[in-house]
Amino acid sequence: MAFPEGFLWGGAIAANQIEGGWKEGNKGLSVADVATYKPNVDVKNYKAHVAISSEAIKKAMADTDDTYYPKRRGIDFYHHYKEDIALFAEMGFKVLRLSIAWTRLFPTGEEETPNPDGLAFYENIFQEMKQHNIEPLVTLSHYEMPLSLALKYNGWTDRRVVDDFVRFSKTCFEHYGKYVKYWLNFNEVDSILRHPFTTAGIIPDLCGEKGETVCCYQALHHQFVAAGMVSKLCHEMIPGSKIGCMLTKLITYPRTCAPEDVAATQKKNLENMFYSDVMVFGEYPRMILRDLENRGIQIEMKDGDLDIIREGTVDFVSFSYYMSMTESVDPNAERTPGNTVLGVKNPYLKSSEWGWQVDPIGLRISLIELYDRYKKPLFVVENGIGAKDTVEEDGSIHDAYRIEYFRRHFIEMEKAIDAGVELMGYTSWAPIDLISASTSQMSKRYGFIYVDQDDLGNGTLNRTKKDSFYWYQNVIRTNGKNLDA
Ligand code: BGP
Repeated sequence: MAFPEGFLWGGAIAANQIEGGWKEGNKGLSVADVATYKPNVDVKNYKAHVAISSEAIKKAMADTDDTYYPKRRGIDFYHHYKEDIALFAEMGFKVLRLSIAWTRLFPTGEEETPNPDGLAFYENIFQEMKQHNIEPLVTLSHYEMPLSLALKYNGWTDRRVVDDFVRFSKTCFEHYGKYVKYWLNFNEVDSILRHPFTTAGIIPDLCGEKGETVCCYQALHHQFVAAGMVSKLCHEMIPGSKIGCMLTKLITYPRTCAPEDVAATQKKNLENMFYSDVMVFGEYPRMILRDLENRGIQIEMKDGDLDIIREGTVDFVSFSYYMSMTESVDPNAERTPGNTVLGVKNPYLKSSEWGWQVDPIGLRISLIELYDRYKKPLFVVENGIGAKDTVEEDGSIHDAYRIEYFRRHFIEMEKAIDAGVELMGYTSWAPIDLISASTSQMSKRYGFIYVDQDDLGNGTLNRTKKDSFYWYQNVIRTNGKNLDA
């Protein structure tokens, strides 16, 4: 068996991590524009990196410099998009996952009509992709919501943001439906409890006596309702369109076969899939509702909300996969960070420099588990390894470790397809070096293409093909038949 004909090989990017141009084209401030690069904070301490406060936001808004705000500059895709899309086409991309920055179309999120400069920018992007026969897979919300909605309403905790997001989504469908048939609603919808500000514009010191956790579940409910409305709109406005949810797949194994470890692990895995459960099954799982009740967490729901969620389910399930973890009830078990998570170390796996445990077989396990659970087509929309790369004297970049990472993951993906999993495609994170979501580093490189820029924004921004560029080009050319380095 092999990868099916028409398998959508490609790469994934996000506006706030790649575009830059934070003040171009009348764009409004997004939550990403106040994210700071913290050189003195341990890269394994993700909570410190994503921490935010009203005070920090105020300081950032007063700071017009972008040195310590790398997401304001990205890798200047805003001006390099033609060159970058041409490089993706040279690799043979069938699909490119990208996001539309909400604040390019609606600077504060509350405008009634969209910003023409923003509309034009993405029109140009989709035109460029069309010329290269690259299918867009568009994420509507990828950690870049309007800062104004965070400051005014504490983000998604306020019901009014539902209408603002639906207006933004409807505008995207109306203007870009002729180019885009594959859509995703919320990037890593499950990450709201891990970093509420980037995911939902929630500012901890605005949560009052309700507290952050209750605000997160209230905001999450509003996102479920908005997702239901947007699914319906997408199908009505773009015949034949497919819209998916997007989950951080955080597969967790029991550290030992002790039943206590197994039970604790089961709880973590069920919690992780709760978010996609709601968007696929169209209802809150009974056990989640009971857990919320037991914890005294009250979600305010309007009449009709559960009907909207039930009628607005998704067509496919997409997910990011980087690493796996284990779980143990032993408080002294050694822990290691993962993708904005802290898990118990797996002694059978190696870790990246950022502590993420590399587990290709975990991708196969995740694919089989998700397909068995949802019986819907799947899409791997993020997978890759963040690492430091060295430019040799002759300008070459030998990232054999990255080739090995992908080769081992592709072998496991193929085994899952052989087992009967319906897999639509695969977009690596990220095809080109860009700004890290969690640490705002440039030096945590993911790309097949190197970008000459350091963590403080120094560099020529020149793009250079790494060894992995040519390897991935061959993988795509042979539709996954030739994975040899
Ligand atoms: C996911 C995000 C991506 C990407 C990826 C890598 O959570 O959806 O935007 O950033 O993580 O993580 P990082 O950039 O923190 O290394």
